[in-house]
Amino acid sequence: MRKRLYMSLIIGIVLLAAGPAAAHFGMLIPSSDIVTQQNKNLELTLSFSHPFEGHGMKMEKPAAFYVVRDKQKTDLLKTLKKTVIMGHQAWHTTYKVKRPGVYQFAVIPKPYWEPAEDISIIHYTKTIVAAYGADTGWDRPLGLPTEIVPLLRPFGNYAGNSFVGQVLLNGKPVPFAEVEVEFYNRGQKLKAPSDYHVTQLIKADPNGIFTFTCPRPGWWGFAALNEADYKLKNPEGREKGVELGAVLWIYLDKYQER
Ligand SMILES: [Cu+2]
Repeated sequence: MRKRLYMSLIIGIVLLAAGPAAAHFGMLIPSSDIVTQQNKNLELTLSFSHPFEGHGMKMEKPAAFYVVRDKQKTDLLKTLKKTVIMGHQAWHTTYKVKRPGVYQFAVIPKPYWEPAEDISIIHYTKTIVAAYGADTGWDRPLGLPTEIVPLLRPFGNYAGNSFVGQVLLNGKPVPFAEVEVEFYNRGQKLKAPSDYHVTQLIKADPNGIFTFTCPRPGWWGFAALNEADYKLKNPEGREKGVELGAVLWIYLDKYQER
C-alpha cells in the first residue's frame, strides 16, 4: 500500500514535469509603439519573464542593447539602469525620440542557464516603434542570429488583427519553425482556463511564415525557438545545448469611441 502511494507520487511528479512548460520570454516593452509630440520620451523595460503568469527571472546586464533607425545603429547599453520586473532584476532606460523614423530596438541577453531544461537560453528580442508619422523600415531585418521579421506593419494595429511574421535563423527562413505566443498579462487581470492556454503554439509554413490573430488589446509576444548548432558551458563547466529565441513584441490597440 505504502509502495503504491509512493509510486503514484512519482508518477504525479513526472506528469507535472512533462506538462505544458511555462514559457520564458525575453521582454522588451516600450511605453508606447507610437511616438508623437505629446510623448517624446520612450520608457523601455527589459526583462526575462513569463509574461502571462507574471513570473520573473533574474536578468543579467545584457550583452548588447541598441536601436536602429534608417540602418543607423545607436548603442544604448550604457543607458541601462537596474529595475525590478515581476519581482526580479530587470533593466530600464529612457530614450528621447528626436526625429521622425521607425525605431527598431533590440536586446541581446547573456545566456541564461536553465537547470530545469538543461540548456542555456538566449532570446534575441525586438520591438519596433514609429515616430512622428514615419512608417518605412519596419520590415528590414536587423541581422540578428535569429529574428522574427514582421510582415504585418508592427504598429498602429487593432486587437483582432492577425500578426504575420517570418522566422529567420542566420538570415534564412526556418521552415515549420515553432513559435510560442503569450499575452503580457499586466497586473494579472486574466487567468488561463488551463495550462495549455498560458502559452499558445503555432508552426510556420515552409517559408517560415506564420499568422496569429491576437484577440485582445495589449502587448503580444512571439518567440520562435531553435536549437543552436553550438554548445555553451553551464555553471558547472559542462557543455550543454543552447536554445535560440527570436522574440518580437507588438502592441494592439482597441477602437476608441468618439
Ligand atoms: Cu522561467
